[in-house]
Amino acid sequence: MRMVFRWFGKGNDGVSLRHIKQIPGVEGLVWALHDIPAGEAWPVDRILEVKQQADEYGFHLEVVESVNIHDDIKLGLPSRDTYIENYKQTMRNLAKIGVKVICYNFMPVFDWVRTDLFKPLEDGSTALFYEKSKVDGMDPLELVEKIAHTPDFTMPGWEPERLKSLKKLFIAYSNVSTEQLWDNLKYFLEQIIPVAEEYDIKMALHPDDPPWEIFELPRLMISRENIRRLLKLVDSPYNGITLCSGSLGANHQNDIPAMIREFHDRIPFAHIRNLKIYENGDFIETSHRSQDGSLNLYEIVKAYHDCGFNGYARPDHGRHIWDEKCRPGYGLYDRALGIMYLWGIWDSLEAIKKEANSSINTKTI
Ligand code: DNO
Ligand code: MN
Repeated sequence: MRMVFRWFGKGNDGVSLRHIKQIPGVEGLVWALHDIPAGEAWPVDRILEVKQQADEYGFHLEVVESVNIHDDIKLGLPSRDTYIENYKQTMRNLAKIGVKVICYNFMPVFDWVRTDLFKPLEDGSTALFYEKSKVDGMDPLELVEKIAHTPDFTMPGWEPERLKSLKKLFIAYSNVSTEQLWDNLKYFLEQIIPVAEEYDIKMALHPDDPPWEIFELPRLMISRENIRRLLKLVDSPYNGITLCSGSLGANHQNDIPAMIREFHDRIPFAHIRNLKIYENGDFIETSHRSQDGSLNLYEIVKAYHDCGFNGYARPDHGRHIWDEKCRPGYGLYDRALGIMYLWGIWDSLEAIKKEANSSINTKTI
C-alpha cells in the first residue's frame, strides 16, 4: 500500500506541504490543476510548477485527482472529439513528470453531493452529511428555480453562479438515458485507453457518490455488477477503478471487501474511509475506526493486504476536528488520524504474515 495525500495546491489549500510531510508514511501528493476548466489541456509549465513544489519536500506526483471530463463528452455531443483530444494532450503532458494514475469520474453535472457540510457528530466534531429525504423526489429544475429565489437555501455545488449553467445541463441530460451514458463512456474509453497504454498511465474511474440515482440523472458507477461492465467495456489493465469505500459503501448492499478481492488487479488507487448509514438512508462521514461507522475498515484493509495490494491509497475525507478551519472533508488532522489507523491495521497484518512465514521456515529446517 503506497500512502498518498490529497492536496489542492499552493494558495488553494490551508494544509501545507510541511505539515503533510510530518504524517508518517506519506510518499506522494494527490493533486490537480483545479483552476483549469474541464475540457482544456493542462499546460506543461503549470504542471512543472507543482512538480517543483512537491520536489522540495520529496513527494511524488504520480496520482492525479481529477482530470475532469467535459459534460459534452458525457452528453455525447459532436463537440466531444475536441475535448477528448485535449484530454489526451493532458495525459501526454502529465506523463512528462511521471504521472501513473489518473482518477476521474463520469457523474453528470455534480461530483459528490451532500446536504450538509458541517453536521455535528456526538463528539463535537463536524462532518459531511447526506439527508436522503432532502434530495429524493426533488425535481431538479424546480429546485434550481427555488434556489434562485431563496437566497438562504444552500446546498453544496448549487452556488448562484452555477445556477444558469445548471439549468441548461439538466435540460441537456434529460435526453440522455443510462444506456446512452454507457455508450458515451465507452466512446471516451476507446479513445483514451490506447493513449494510457502508450504513456503507462492507469485510468481509475471513481464511483458515483452517493451510489444511486439523484435528481433524475443517470448513474453508472454504483454497484459491483456495473463495475464489471465498465472493466469489460475496454478490457485493458489501463482501464481501472478508484475503489472508494465511502462512496460505494453508502449502499450497504455493496460488499466492499468482496469487490476488492474480485477487482484488485484493476484497482490502481484506493480511497479508504468510513461512514455511518442510518435506516432512513441518510449517512454521515465518521472517523475511520470500524467501531465508529458502518464499514468494517479492518476487513477492507485485510482484503487489500490478502491481495498483495501495491497500489496507491489515501484516506479520502475526514471529519473537522480540533477547531480546524479547512475545506469540507479535507482537513489535516482527521485525515492524518485516518492514515495512522490504516497503517496500524496494515502493519499488524504484515507482522502476522512475517511471523507465519518464519514459523513455516523453522519447521522446514
Ligand atoms: C469522494 C471524492 C470525490 C473524488 C472525485 C474524483 O469520495 O473522492 O470527490 O475526488 O469524484 O473524480
Ligand atoms: Mn472517494
